[in-house]
Order: sequence, then structure tokens, then C-alpha cells
Amino acid sequence: MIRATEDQQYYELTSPVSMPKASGFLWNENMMIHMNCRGYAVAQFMQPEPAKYSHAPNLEAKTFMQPEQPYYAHHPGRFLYIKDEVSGNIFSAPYEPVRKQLDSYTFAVGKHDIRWKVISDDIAVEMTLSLPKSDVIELWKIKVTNLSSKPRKLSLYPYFTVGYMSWMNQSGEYVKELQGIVCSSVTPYQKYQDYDKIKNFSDKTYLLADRPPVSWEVNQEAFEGEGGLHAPSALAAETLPCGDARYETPVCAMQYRLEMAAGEQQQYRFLFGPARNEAEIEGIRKAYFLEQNADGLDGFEAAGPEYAAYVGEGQGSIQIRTPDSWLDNFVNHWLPRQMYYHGVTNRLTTDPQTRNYLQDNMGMSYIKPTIARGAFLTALSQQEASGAMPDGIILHPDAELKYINQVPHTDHCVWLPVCLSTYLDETNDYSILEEKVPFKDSEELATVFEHITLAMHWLIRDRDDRGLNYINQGDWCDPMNMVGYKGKGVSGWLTIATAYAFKVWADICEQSGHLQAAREFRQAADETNETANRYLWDGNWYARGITDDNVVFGISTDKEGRIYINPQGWALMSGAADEDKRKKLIQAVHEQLESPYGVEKLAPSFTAMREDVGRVTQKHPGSAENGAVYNHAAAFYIYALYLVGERENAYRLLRKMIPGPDLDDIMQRGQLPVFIPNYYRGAYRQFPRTAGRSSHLFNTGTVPWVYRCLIDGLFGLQGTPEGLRVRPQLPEAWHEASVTRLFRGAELKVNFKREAGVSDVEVYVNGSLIEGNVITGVEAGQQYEVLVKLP
Ligand code: CEZ
Repeated sequence: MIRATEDQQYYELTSPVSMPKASGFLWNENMMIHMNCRGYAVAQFMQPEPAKYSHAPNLEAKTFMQPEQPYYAHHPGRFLYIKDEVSGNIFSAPYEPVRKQLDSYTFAVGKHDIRWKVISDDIAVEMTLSLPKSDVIELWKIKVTNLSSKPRKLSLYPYFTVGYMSWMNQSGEYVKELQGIVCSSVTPYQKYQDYDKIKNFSDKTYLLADRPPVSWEVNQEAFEGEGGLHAPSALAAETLPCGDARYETPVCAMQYRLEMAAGEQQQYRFLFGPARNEAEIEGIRKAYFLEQNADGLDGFEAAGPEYAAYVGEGQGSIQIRTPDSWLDNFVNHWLPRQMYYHGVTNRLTTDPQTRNYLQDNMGMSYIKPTIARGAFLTALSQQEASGAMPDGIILHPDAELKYINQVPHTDHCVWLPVCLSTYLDETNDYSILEEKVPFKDSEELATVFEHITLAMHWLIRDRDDRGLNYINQGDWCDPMNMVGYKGKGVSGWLTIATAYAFKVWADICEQSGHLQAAREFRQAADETNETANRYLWDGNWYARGITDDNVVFGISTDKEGRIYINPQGWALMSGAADEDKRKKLIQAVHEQLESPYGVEKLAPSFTAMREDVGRVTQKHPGSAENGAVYNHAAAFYIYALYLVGERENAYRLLRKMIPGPDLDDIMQRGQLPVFIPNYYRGAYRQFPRTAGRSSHLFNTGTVPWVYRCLIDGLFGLQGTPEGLRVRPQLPEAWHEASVTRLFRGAELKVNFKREAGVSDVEVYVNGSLIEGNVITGVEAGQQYEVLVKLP
């Protein structure tokens, strides 16, 4: 049903019905497409805000990418109808809209393309989607093969959704000179002030073909007729009506008629995307279909390798081989790709949430640290002189803070030292601390060291007289918006997280010679931990917070939202939890939050609004922040388990982030192991039927934390100022593993082996036993053989 290809470059699914939402995604510098196995697509491009060129049948509200994206018959998609001209039989590829049972079906998700191969009635159809490196164009290649031993007469009808473009103005027609369909619209607006912006929008959607069609139809209703999308009326006639759309919903449908000898194959190529005007479309046609480069390739063919190289730049810093081949495949191929996607696109927003921007760049520290470096400086240049960090980071001159970034959250400062520490571990570039950057509200320059110190002081100030951090309208948990909007409520998690941030910052201060600051923040961390223990410890775990009305919540007397994962994990990280508390809270998490699909964010999930907690309690129980296996939060917890040496618990939970290997597990999640989704449904104890189901949303801060879990935790190959510290925490069941670790320009081939008679970890570098288990003097360009003997 699902398998990795032998070269591990693709994951394949062999049924369009077993996991109907299984999907892959491609992106480039200006766009993203989320493509599902049945042919439905969600695509966005930047102008500069995310925009669509293939729309739903109704006017869509502009919003961010949604979890559990619903699909329906008229959902935007890319399809090919195939009609046997003799029998009149019709099927469609990849599966929708006809939904005819196919004789064979393969959906293959790759890193730089997505492919299908379907066979029906001895006709094979191969469809491939790829993108160029920066142009906003879908590149479609369709191959049709007559597998039968007799000649066949066929009609092929590519059908690309344009959808309801605009209530002001929409139309479409076939343009002979362009050999394609061009649909036009005006983005709806009402304020004259917006005219300046919208007049430059790419409001056209086109489908260009490399071979002239015999007919076409641009009016969606005329194409569909009374037959509906499953059996469009227009397919009954010999040719399509060649109609246009005049303030009618457009579609890009074309027809090719072909007579194929036995065994014959034909290939068609299409370009689908948005454009400003016909001149631009003309240019695209020339560049991709007509002109050839020095190697005799046209733009379409040249784009393939160029795009593959672009995606290929997203290599991580470890290649692993363990007893778990699924983990290997995911970590070696898909995890760094997903991390890179976040790092280069900033999730296709012009105002990423500050914590997302910082964590996405924490991940980029493993791939392209110079980009991460630049991002930290960009973020700090938008800090207020008071030390406060904004809710979002503006990345485009025309961007403004939108959606959740208009709701004040209090946690953003915490992420600065936490994310920077990974950058420093990887690069040892402490010079960044001396870099000077301005503030949002002051031209005065201050060093990165001063900026982050101000942020830490802001966190110390933004507290009540008990020393607990205010939550205002949210912390890491976006929809926890009513705990503290009256100005009194505090966040238990944030208080504990500040203690951890102070500790991390103290370490960085110490390493960079700021000893006084190091002492100050170590003390601040200790005091904060004490405060947390005084006000938040509930006997077996930590409370999530205290409301405006001074009600402690996330405690044993709560019927719903009794325990939250975040305060528990971060209390392990911050050191608030001593040995006894550690045991108790790990036990509580295990009993109340662990599910077969990972550890849930809270439990029991809320089934009704709790007005002193907020919007989070109104989400469907078990979805998103209301008790899903919210992988971002789960990853914090796993990281925390590694920090305190809980390797078995850590590995068990880490493994649950990736679908498989059992078929039942994969079916229940409904997702291919080509990315980690932002959540799997939780509320396992309340709603077991839906538990485990993937959100299919690949935007998530989870991935850099998983990478940290692997590098700092599982394999224990973390950078320090002195070199590479070797401190593996392999699960007991593993006797061997190997990792190729790229580190500061060097390559270390590390072999882990359990050996009888070994009582402590022993590290041999190029054959010699080293002291202290830190590999020092690592030189760029060099290779090292490292043997790690384990008890
Ligand atoms: O957004 C994520 C944020 O991008 O939710 C996380 C938060 O830490 C990330 O920064 C936890 O709240 O507003 C909402 O209700 C949304 O559910 C967002 O919270 C959520 C979106 O699903 C996007 O992933």
C-alpha cells in the first residue's frame, strides 16, 4: 500500500481511496503547492501576500493555511479525462473527478516532483508535476501509452480548475497565438486606496500547451453541463464547444484526439499559473516552450534539474543508519527538506510570527547558518528599545502584522536565546553577539548581546508581584487568549520557560566572557524556578497558569484541561523539577497524555468553552491546541526528556511522530511519512475513532526541535565552543548505529557500538581514545573516523 522507492527518493501510495488526503508539497522562491493523491491542490503565490490562481467555486476568505483541509468534488484540482472514442468509456487521472476504479494506481511523492502512474483499460497515464526555481508556474508533463495490442482512438482532456476568480470581473478565452487559455479577473476591492496595490496583481490564470488542442472549453458550466463533474456533458460530443467565459466561472479545459498504435506513447506538456498580462504569458511561452539553451533544452526541460538542485540545497547535517529503516529514511531525506522549506520560505508569509521565525531559523542553523544569522539580526532590529519583541517580524516593505499578530502575546523574547544557542552550537560564531543592530523605535545601535539582555530584562519586568509572567492574550499557545486579557492572569508555562531561557542565556554569556551577566541570569533562573515551584506545582505536575480571577488551572481538580504538556517539559529543561517532581510529572504525562500517536498537548480535551481560558477551549476536542498530539509541543517534551537523560521515554515518543511502520497506524494517520504534520488528532481517551488522524499541515515549528532531539539527544553529537561533544542516548534495544555528521565544515563518520566490558562511553577518533568525550580541533575540510563504544 505504501513503500519507499529503492533509491529512497520517493514515497509511493498504491491506492487513491485508502488514504484520500495523502499528499506531498512542492515550493519555490515564490510559491507553494500542496497536492493530494486524488488530484486536488492548494496552491499559493506571493504578491507580496499569498494569493491564488486556482480558486474554489465560491469566493474564498483570505486566511492562513488550514489543518485538515477539506476536499470536495469542485475543489481546485488538476485532472485529465480520457475517453475511448470507440467504446465511449471515460476515466480520469489521477483519480478524481470520475472516480473510476483503476487497474493500477501509484502516487509517488518526491523531493522535487510529484508523480502518478495510473492504468485503466490498457491505457497508462503518467502525470508529473514540478516547479521552476523561482517563477510561479506549475510544470505538468503527461504521458499516455497504449498498452494494448491493438490501435486505439482516444480523446484526452486536461482539466485545470480556475474557479470563482472575482465578483467584480472574471472571464476567459482561448488565445490562439499563445496556444493556451487565458482567464482574467480583477481582485475584488472597495477602497480606492487599494487600487494602487491591486492594479499590479497577477490577476490572470493561464494554461499553455506545447501542442495545439483540437478544441477547448473555458466556461465551467458549459463544460460540466447536466452530467456534472463526474461525467461532463461536453465530453459526449466529438469536440468541445470552444466556448469562452463572460462573467462566468472559467475553467481551462482542452481536448486532444489521438490515434495510437499498439505500444505507442505520446507526451504533452502544460504550464499553469498566474500572470499580470498577456505580454508576460507570451514571455513565459517563449522561455519554457520555444527557446532552447546551449544544451538544446527548452526552459521546461532545463527547469527540472535547476529546481532539483534548489531543493537539494536543503541538506541537513546528519545522515543516519539505525535499526529503524523508517526513521533513517525520514531523517535522511524528508526532515531536512521540511526544515529547509520553513527556513527559505518563512512559510510564505510576509509577517511570520516572531517565535516561528526564530525557530524556523534555528532549523536553518543546520542547513544554511548564514541565513539563520541574518534572520536573527532582522528580528532583533524590530525589537523595541524596551526589550519587548513584536508579535511578528515584517519581511517586506508593504507587509503589516495580520491575523494572530494583532493579538498581543508575551512569549516572544523567550525564543531569542533558545534559538540562538543552536546557531552557536553549530557554528561557534560568537561574533554575532558583537554585531550592532538598531531598534524598531530607535536608531541607536546596540549589540546583539545587549539586545538579548534587554529582552531577558523585559521578561523579568513583565511579571506580577509573585514573580509570575503575565500572559496577556496568549503565549506559545496562540488561542489561550482569555486567561489574562484583563491584565492579571499569568502563564505557568511562560514563567518556567523564562527560567530555561535565562539558563541558556547565562551559558551563552559565560562562553562569551560576560561573567557578570552570566551570574545575574543564573540567579534569575533559580529564583524563577523557585517561584514556579511555589505557585504552580500541583502535587504531581505543574499547573498551566493562573487566571485574571486568580484561579489556578491545569490541575488535578479540573475536569477538562487537567494537565498540559508544556509546563511539564519545560520544567525538566529549566531544572524547576527536582528528581522527585521529575518522576511524578513523567508518570502523569505517561498516564494522562500519551497516546499511540504521540503525547497530547492537554487532557482531557475541552468539550465546552471555558471563558477564563479562551478560544483554545472552543476548538474541536482533540484538534489542534485543544488536546491534539500537537507535534511542536510534543517535540519540546521529547527534547526535555533527552535533556534529563530519559532516553527510552524520549525515543518511544519521538518515533510516534512519524507514521508507520504498521499499516494500521499509517491508515489511521492517513498520511505518507514525507513530513511531520502540525498535529495528529488527540483526545484518544475521549474520541478514539478519530485519534491519530493527520492535520496534513506541513507548516510547523516541530521540525527543528526534532532535529535538535536527534543531534543533541538521541545521537548526542552537539557542538560546543571546544568542539563536538559525544553523549549518545541510543535506546537500549539498539546495538549499533552510525551517523555521518557534517560539523563546521568537517565530516565525521561516527559508529556507535555496544560492547561487552565497556562501562562508560568511550570515544575513539581516528583510532585513538580521547578524554572527556569532546572531539576538539575539528578542522573544516577534514574527515574523521569516530568509534563510540557504549556499555
Ligand atoms: O498556529 C501555530 C503558531 O504558528 O500555533 C502554535 C504557535 O505556537 C505557533 O506559533 C500554538 O498555538 O490561531 C490559531 O488558533 C491557530 O491554530 C494557530 O495557533 C496555529 C495555526 O494552526 C498555524 O499552524
